[in-house]
Amino acid sequence: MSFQKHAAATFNTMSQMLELTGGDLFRVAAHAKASRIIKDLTIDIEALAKAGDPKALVAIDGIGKGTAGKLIELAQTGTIAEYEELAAKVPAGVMEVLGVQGLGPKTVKLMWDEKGVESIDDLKKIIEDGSILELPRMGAKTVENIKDSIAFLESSGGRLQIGIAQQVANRFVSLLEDTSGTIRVAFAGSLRRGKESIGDVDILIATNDPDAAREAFTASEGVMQVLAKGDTKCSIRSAIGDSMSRWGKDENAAVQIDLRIVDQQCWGAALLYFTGSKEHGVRLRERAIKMGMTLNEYGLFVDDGSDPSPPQSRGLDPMACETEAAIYLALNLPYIDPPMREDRGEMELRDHVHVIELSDIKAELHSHTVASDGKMTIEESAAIAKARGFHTLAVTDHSQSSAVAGGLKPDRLREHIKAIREANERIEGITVLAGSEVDILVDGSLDYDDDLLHELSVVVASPHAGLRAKPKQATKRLLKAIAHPSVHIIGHPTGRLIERREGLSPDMNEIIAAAIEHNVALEINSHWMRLDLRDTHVRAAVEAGALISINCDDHHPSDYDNIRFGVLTGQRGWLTAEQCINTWDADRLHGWLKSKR
Ligand code: DGT
Ligand code: CA
Ligand code: CA
Ligand code: ZN
Repeated sequence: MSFQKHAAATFNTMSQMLELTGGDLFRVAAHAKASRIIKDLTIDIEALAKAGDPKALVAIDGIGKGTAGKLIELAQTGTIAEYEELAAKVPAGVMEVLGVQGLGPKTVKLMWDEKGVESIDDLKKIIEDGSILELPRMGAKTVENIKDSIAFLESSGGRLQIGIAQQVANRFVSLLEDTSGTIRVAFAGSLRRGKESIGDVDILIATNDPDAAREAFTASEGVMQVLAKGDTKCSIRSAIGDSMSRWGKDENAAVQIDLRIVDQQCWGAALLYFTGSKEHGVRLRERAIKMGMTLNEYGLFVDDGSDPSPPQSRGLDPMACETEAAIYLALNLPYIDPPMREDRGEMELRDHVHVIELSDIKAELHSHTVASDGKMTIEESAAIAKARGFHTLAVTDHSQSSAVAGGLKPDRLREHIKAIREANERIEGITVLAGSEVDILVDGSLDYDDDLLHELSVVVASPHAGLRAKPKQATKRLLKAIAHPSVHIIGHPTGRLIERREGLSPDMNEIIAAAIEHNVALEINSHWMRLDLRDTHVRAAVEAGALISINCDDHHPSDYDNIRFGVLTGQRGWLTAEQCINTWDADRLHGWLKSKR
């Protein structure tokens, strides 16, 4: 695990352990916040912390003296004394119990204090003998849910990549759209925000026939378990389906789906609430209170807060509730697109940020054909790109060191360049450019000699092997590739695979600065297994002014559809169309590519 990830996890665990031991709530929140900030950093935090200068750390937005000291301690000694003290007080099994979905620190603390629950096995025992029911607010229904959650945790656990969750969600959304009485259906939650991994899928429905919706949802094909079937909320566990098993996911893997039945009149308020993020929602509600209003899933109400009962139950009419836009407007905020709702500074915006959209993409600059490990011919790929309205496709098969991916030896690449240029003469309505996805070798040099690289119209340089290198080495390696005069784009810069491989952790700020200096674009690889650059990196690159390239890295015709996830990741990093070279018109893009020849 990288230092950064480890540090973020450590602070999060400390926050939970503080709460479990009855610690000061202010400190509980402070540690949780530090964890979030550390997780989002784009610098080599390990090097900074190892160097041991607290001033350099405190200079980072959101990091205070206390956090800085602990980061240094962690980097230099491998642990934090306060963490060790807390860990000595909280048995590891109690932390495992906290991992059961639906159990928060308050409940876990009660179970631990009152019933001596110090492990999942202990929890199972008090469920078995029924003594769990002696705890406050614990009914048969809740216990059933806890039981299911334990089974879920033991069988799979973890989060699902967005591409898989999206497929399952689409299936349920169409099913509900076709159910009688349905007025509208939409997915919300992290899926709508375009997060790289999804805890559970959230779907909203407004309907004239709630019973039909409940039945359709809970009895649909693939439903493995019904967790709840209430008036306003149903929860199920659904199989992900064997269509995904080729991605190495167990076909028995399940995903939880929450369906919320909401009023059509307050659709916007419900959508806003259940889209989250939770942190963004908290900030919105704080803002409403400051303005003498109350915001909840039923609407925005003028309400001084003197009556603790919810305003809708007092017969108050909301001043805004039909659309999200109306609520943002009433809160005196610009409309904030769902991918930006992460409490990463969006509340300070005074104007709408017009982020990149799917329809802005006009070129694919990273694609594979049967010449290496792709499934399409040049013609097939060009036809798909053209049908999408693209003006340019770059064919970039693998280079020689990627032997398992059918990488091309120099002679074969020369033939391939010729074949692509000939195909371009034949194919009308789109420009097909001869390129290569060239391996960045472990020492940072490229996989072909300079003359051959200069021959290529598009060079995407990507790391494929040696992905366990230390941050310093990784930074050096990528910097060298960026400085190579023939390189246009750095492909999937860290090489991570979501939920599967961490990849490189270079100092992203140095990488971004070098990319700007050498006029190189950094890729958002749209495949949902990669999404690399990740959202936080994109944000840093956008702020610094670097160029971004969003590509599908197509191997298969259906890979073109992944562009949606790349664009969402761009939006999560506040990327505008202007800064993404795939949106430029043909003249501008071709001119930029040639400027490196
Ligand atoms: P996930 O499922 O872990 O990928 O992330 P989300 O964001 O989809 O979270 P989820 O499914 O727990 O809840 C969906 C949205 O509902 C969430 O983004 C905001 C809202 N929400 C859920 N629980 C709470 C809560 O306890 N407080 C607040 N303020 N909002 C909540
Ligand atoms: Ca969710
Ligand atoms: Ca949920
Ligand atoms: Zn590729």
